[in-house]
Amino acid sequence: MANQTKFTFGLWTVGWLGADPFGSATRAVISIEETLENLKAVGAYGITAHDDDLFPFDSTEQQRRAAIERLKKGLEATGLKMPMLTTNLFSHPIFKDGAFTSNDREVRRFAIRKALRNLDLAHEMGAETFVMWGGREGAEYDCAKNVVDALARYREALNFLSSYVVEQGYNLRFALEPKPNEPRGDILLPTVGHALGFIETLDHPEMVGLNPEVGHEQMAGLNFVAGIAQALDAGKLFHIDLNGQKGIKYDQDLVFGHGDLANAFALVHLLEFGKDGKIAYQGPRHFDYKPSRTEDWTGVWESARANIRMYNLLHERAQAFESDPEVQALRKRSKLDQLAMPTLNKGETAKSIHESSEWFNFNPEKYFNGEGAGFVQLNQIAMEHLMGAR
Ligand code: DIG
Ligand code: MN
Ligand code: MN
Repeated sequence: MANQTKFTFGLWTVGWLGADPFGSATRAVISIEETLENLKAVGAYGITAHDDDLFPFDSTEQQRRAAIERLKKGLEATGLKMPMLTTNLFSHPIFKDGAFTSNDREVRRFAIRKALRNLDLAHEMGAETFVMWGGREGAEYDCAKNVVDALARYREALNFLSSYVVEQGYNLRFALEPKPNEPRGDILLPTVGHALGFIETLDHPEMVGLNPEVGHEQMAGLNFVAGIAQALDAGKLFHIDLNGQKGIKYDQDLVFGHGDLANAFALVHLLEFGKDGKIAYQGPRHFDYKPSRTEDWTGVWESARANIRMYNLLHERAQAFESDPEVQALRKRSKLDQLAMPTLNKGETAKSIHESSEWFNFNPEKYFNGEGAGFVQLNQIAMEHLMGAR
């Protein structure tokens, strides 16, 4: 069961050297070859990367090509795949007021050029998903960003890039990654809901989906599982960033499950059993986390291994919960089977409802002091499975 799951890691995750706004790096750089070998060793299926993770922003064409060929050799040597690529449109000072939505038109044109080159690279590496996290698309001051104009520029860029993928015949889909804030005071498309609404305004909405990240929805105080359910409902869960977050604070990017463990359990249950008891999301289980600044390189690989182990353990617990006969019975008592049933009878009309005697025969009073829903008992059993107590 668990070993068929495709686990992937961003190069920028295990490659994070510990530098943060309040301190310098705590770890020394290691080579791409050592990184790939260690990721293979912990059980990764593949890696993902920003363009700038592979070669420095100001690389010459020759340096860029050399880095790409070196990466290809490393992937060949380890058998790791590269299902997703993304573009760094947030680190260089040029992006200080955004990329596709910068007030500065020259910056916006540069961002489109950078994304176009990276689409070619994504195609060359055999990636199928092109994530777009608009970390700098936003503002600190309402008076300094006309959000209507900014969204129009975002749409213009996405429509242009989508058309390019169509013209080139690339097997690529876009996955927008929402985040409410950090590094900008307020980031555009801050949640799954905002991004879903925006996608429907695009020229090629069928090519654009989501890459929701656990901690980002939770930074906004939202339930990540409900957001993933809505993304699945919309057919827009194209990719997913797994990590951990402990409530509404800065983006912690903890190991998956090291934040809200109960919600992580519900998430794995949804992904693995959410479609009539079967797998609801077929894509990579991608970890976008930061190995704590406190750890040495041995600790980095232990943390990478921990992500996979947490997912597999939660998968086993969710399987046990799903297979528990007592859970099936309690789901019935909780009327979850009725929630799956249409509310209206086949062919029913407002007229037939108006005219039915049902209105007079139905007694709402039975809900006072009536039969309980059994939700707490169902949740208790879920928690006992999560804790391995059943
Ligand atoms: C941060 O959560 C963002 C960036 O790390 C990257 O662009 C994206 C890819 O998953 N996640
Ligand atoms: Mn994050
Ligand atoms: Mn992410």
